Amino acid sequence: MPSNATPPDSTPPDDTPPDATSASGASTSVPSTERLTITGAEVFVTCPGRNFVTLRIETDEGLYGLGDATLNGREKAVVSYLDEHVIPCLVGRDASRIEDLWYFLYRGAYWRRGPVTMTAVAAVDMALWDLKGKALGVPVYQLLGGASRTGVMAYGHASGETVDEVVDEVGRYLDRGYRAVRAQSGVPGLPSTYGVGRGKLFYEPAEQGLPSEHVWSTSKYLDHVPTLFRRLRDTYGSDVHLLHDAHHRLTPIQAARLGQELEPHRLFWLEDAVPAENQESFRIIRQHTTTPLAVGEVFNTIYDAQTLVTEQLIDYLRTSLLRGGGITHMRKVAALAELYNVKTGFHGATDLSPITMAAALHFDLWVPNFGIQEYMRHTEATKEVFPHAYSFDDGYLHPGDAPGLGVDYDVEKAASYPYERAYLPVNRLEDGTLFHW
Ligand code: CS2
Ligand code: MG
Repeated sequence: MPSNATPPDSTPPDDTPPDATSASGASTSVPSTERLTITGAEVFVTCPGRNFVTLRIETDEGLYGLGDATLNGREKAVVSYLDEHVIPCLVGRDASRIEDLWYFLYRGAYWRRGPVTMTAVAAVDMALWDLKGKALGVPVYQLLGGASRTGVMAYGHASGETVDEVVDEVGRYLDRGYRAVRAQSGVPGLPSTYGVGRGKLFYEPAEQGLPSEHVWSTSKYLDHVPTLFRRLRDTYGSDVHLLHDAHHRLTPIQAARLGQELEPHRLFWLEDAVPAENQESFRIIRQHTTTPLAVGEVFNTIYDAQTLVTEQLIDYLRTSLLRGGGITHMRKVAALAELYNVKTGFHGATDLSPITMAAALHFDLWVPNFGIQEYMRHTEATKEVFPHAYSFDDGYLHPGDAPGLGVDYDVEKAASYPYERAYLPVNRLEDGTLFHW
């Protein structure tokens, strides 16, 4: 059944709140001018160099809202979840009731949480906030509470096979005006490693065809990383913010050792030091090092980070709007994090579309406990498919002041880049043990 048809077996649900009559007898129903009826929705998949999934929600006012629904390596699972299980329930509902619809999709599914479900919820949520901004003629950051800062500090990705290459690449990011740079280098003795990209301005880990298998050695990695950051500090001094992503590959005590050895180099953060399903493992790391810790790009609700935040085991929470159920959920997560001195540090890799980047920048401009925004640029082809109002200047990003999220989707251009199945790599230890990628 086309995803924008009204289900044959039911009239559109009437979700107008019942006409509650106040004590004075006056009707308190929502004035019809505020209603924005959803008339249909469509899911698009495009591949301008990598796959992106986009949800477009149409309304009776002729406005449409856009949401990112991309899940790297599992794109079609989200397409099906939206097409088959979400869109039929949206048609006929009031798009202005964002909070109610969030709970309809979260509690109404019964089977809660998980990356596929929460990516689908996030796509709807982003589209509804986009619609509300468009209907009121204001950028989304104004709906959240207005700007708390003049710009959003970004960090870029410098990588290279050797330390010398990374040192040069960091210099090129500083020349572009970045104040913060993530540094990842090849590891001597390993044929490849995480974060050393094929391009220079962005790191694209997904590969078409079946998952490639990489080899990993924690001992070789641990012996190498402190050298990289010693060289970077010796070369660039202490003004530049330096970040590093361990990409889930250490044990807590290994992470404690690395954190200690990096302390003289004063990192802005050490990211994904350990796989974080076991939040308690961060207690061990925290006991041994003052290197700031960031985690959470694979989380999808507050419950994945609740211990980490309330025990102040981390300094930055990486969960993006795309993974964490959209603006509606993540602003509650940010509010909890603020109580415990945890700042935001949204994931912003190339596998999150410009729609997520746009939504993130509205959120980043507003959120009181903002930390930093990852900015792994998109290809020119991607920018043509997703024209947007956000901009980068002198190390800072800004969402722009277009109504809504300030991003669009060129359906025709998108159709010229058909989907191509791709997978994230798989990692094995040198003895063949299947490990964390
Ligand atoms: C990385 C990502 O940007 C990051 O911090 O962890 O490159 C991550 O590997 C990809 O987003 C996975 O799709
Ligand atoms: Mg990461």
